[in-house]
Amino acid sequence: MLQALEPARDPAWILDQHGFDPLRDSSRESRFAISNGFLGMRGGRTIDRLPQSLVAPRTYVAGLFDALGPDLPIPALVPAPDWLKLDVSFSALKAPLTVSDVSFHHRALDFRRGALLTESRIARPREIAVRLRVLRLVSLQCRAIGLQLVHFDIEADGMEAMLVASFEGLEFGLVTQRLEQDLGVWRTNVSGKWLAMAVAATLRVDGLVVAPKPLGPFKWSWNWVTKPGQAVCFERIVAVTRADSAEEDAGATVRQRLETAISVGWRGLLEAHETSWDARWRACDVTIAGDPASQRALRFALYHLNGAADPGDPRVSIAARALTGADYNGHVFWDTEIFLLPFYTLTWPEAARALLTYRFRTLDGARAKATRMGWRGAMYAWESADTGAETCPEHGIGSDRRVLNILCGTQELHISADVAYAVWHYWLATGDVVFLRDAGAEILLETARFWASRAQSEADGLHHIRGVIGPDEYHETIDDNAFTNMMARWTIRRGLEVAALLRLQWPERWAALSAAIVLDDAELQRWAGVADTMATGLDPRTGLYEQFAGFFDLESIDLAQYAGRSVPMDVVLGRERTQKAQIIKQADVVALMVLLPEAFADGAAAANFSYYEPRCSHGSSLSAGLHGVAAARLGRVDTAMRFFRQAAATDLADTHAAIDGGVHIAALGGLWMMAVLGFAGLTMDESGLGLDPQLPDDWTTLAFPVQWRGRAVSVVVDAAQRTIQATLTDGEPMAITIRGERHPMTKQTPLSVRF
Ligand code: IFM
Repeated sequence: MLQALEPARDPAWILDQHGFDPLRDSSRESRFAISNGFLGMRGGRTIDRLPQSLVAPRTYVAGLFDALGPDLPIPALVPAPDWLKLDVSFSALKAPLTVSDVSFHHRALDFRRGALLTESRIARPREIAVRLRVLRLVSLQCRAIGLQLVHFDIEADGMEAMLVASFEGLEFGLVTQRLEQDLGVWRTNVSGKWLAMAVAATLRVDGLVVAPKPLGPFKWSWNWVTKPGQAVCFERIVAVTRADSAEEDAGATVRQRLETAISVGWRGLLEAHETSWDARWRACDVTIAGDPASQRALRFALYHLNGAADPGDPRVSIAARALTGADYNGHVFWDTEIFLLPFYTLTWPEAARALLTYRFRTLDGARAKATRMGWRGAMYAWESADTGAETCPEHGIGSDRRVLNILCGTQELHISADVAYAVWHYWLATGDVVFLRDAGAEILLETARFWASRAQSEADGLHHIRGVIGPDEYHETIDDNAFTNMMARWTIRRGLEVAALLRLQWPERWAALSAAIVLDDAELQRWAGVADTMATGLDPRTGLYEQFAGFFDLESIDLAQYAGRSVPMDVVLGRERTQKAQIIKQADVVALMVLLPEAFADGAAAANFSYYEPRCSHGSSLSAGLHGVAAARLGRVDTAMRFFRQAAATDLADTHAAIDGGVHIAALGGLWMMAVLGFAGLTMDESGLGLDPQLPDDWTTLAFPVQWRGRAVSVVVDAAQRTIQATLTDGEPMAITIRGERHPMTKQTPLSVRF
């Protein structure tokens, strides 16, 4: 077992931390979380958590939403019981061991193996010393399974030792249906979901199994007498099942999953898990030579991105904090489509498909929201949980600690274009005909229909979208947000394109779908008219898009004067003044530049970036990633690198950013985007992939794989040799555009182009 408990030595593959700091530990629990897209465990201490400790690991199960009560209808993820608790005690000690006896604590997140490894020493001079090595993982191969392995070295001779293994929070927020020694079934209070957990735990001393004493549900104790050099090994396998209705027998399923896992054994489980992680790393690893800090930040990001998705469950999506913390109640935002889907689409299409299928399964919720608001088509929830109904709260506490109205649920409409954008780009990158025909097309048509109904025709001959919130949430109830309008126009045009494609390629499907959603040629024609006359806010003389009507007239404030502030700008100036100023919360026109680069021709990208970047206060962790991509594409590499570091610090720095509510998964997606879409300059369109790299000074090489329409391509940008190598490692011949020139690629002939 000891070999399995050894963390990697290579610093590029681990994140580690010594000691215990109660002030920072809740942030570290987020950072050191383990997850497989179904189960998420915060990285709190376990065996080394002694009775007095305040920290508790938390287990999250994807999709286990419940409303807190009829008066509090916003659903939130309900934590499942924590299955890791262990207490060890020794009868001969004068007093039980406590946290103050912990003399050494080391926690290491092993990115490569997807495991959290801890080592601690608990010692009482002249009485006892215990060295504990612990591994904890949630299986990437079989997502229902978690594993805990513990090795004890006990320096004490002839002492009566007792180990107690138990679960915590058995009754926490769930209604117990069945509670046995090794199996529990619970249901949620309101939402009608079911959770089942089953566990098997074994203690071996010098290779011999010690008989456990059952102490009630999920609790056992083991007794033995210590001897120098004794090998004391504990293993616990847990199985977890979520069921969305009473018809699915969660208890029977979980029992069967546990039995399978027991028959495989911890070695087999560990091996299968590591093999699955290996496959993920082969499909997505980004290597950077010359800058170890960036390398580690990227690996940390990739670790959490790979742990956030479950390609096998299209009923769930990824929350703003993934499965690593309670912030935002486990709700799903545009973060997934704009900041995460690029990564999944290009490195893990199966996960991308599941995430987009979630949007298809919640399309009825989006249609209902549109109808309720008086519009047509599908208006996606700004915050989405399991049904697609809007779950954005109507009130909240602002950064100035005052209660405020939250208008995002009714005004932050761009989510409906963001979903369409992700669907289309998935289609472009994968050519997944079945998904487009059977699911994606309907999303595109219904979101296009929403926009065509939401935009109003006015006396100036243009269509306007009034009363919205753009990505910059400091400004509410604004008109003609350039991002929203341009993305709406783009969505309508994709709706028209997919209608034409279906009609031509799959006429039967077109006939059935257009009949089902009652869509005719006259309506399609109206859509085209709306798209052609959409107000964009573009000033053709300067190339600048006005972020929204009237933005240029707002008070101009020099943000440089506020450098070094520790609170967001809306706290510094107050909400009202911020709303009347050209202070942007996060990338807005800059976001548009990244998503629709074709709308920024002839120097417009540079002009808009130069105008908007100094006005952005980066009050959201999403902001740096898109600024970094935009800056890198403009060749402003130092600026881009500044944003890369800023995004990396969000979850990794212990300065002032508290991340106790979970990791910022969109910021982590932004790191991948900056490296691949920014510094490597990877683009995709109908004609295929393109590359136009601009590496930061320290990055001597940047290498990564991507998938393109069933092919695997690996890219190496070598700054020293000034070459771009692109190798088709799997699949049919294709072409790639490097710095504007198209090159054929076959499996036999790797491509090397000088730049
Ligand atoms: O989606 C974001 C939003 O853009 C800014 N506030 C936080 C949300 C969740 O990350």
